[in-house]
Amino acid sequence: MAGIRSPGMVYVTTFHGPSFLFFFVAEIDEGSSVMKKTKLFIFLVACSLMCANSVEAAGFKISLGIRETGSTMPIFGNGGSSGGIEWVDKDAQTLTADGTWQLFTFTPNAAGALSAFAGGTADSLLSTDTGTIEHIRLLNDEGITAPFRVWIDDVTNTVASGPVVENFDSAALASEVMFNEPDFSGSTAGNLVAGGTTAVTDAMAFSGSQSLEVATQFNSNNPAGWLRLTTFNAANLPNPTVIFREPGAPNPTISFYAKATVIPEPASVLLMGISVIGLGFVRNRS
Ligand SMILES: [Ca+2]
Ligand SMILES: [Ca+2]
Repeated sequence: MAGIRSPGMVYVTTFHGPSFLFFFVAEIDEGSSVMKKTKLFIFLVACSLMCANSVEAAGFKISLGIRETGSTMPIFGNGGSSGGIEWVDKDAQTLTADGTWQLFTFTPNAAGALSAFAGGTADSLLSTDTGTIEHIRLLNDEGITAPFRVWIDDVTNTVASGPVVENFDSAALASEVMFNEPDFSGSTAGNLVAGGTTAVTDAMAFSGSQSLEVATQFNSNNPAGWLRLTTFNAANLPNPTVIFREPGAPNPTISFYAKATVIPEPASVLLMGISVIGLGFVRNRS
């Protein structure tokens, strides 16, 4: 029985990554059976997943900025806004924008962890035992220009006496807690589309029922562009005190969970587009 060899071509663009052409050839028996159609459908789904895997790695480098204020407040109390700022593990971890919660942990007193950002005591060395979380740094190293959202939950300072956690579960919905809106900081507002928001939400949570949602967008694909998501005098829980070093005890850590999505999510759009093409292809062949 003669078969039909049908070439096809799909043009795929990933919004922030490379565009490419995807070729496929499917062979269908003229007396096409359900089995043949099923094979073709599986083939198209496999192609879709291969393409989707190639774009799911989109994300941002994520790191922490700490301010050496020498705060005497309890953990997450207002520790003030004077003192140098050091980065911890600058750009060493990746927040993958795949919609999953990911844990990020920073140890300011670990050897080689710090690099200087700004201020008199910014010398890549720990100058005080206590201070504040000054910002979360997001580096747009992949040049993403689509709008994106980041959710943050369970900001934790783990010290010898145990972990202290801010879980956003008792905060007022829509309020800014701990972190300001994304374009608050003059250091990086020029890298962003104006109008981004930071707000407690009950639409997403790692713990309990609430987390903090940040919605923003880089205004260029400059891989050096970054966001300083600062705690500077925030409306609630500003300049949160953390302990960097406890003499005679294991190194304290600062950690949080984060998840991110780029809008529209490239993999979903890609799957939808190829599925539509695939369904049309199957219909034409039958
Ligand atoms: Ca220092
Ligand atoms: Ca929570």
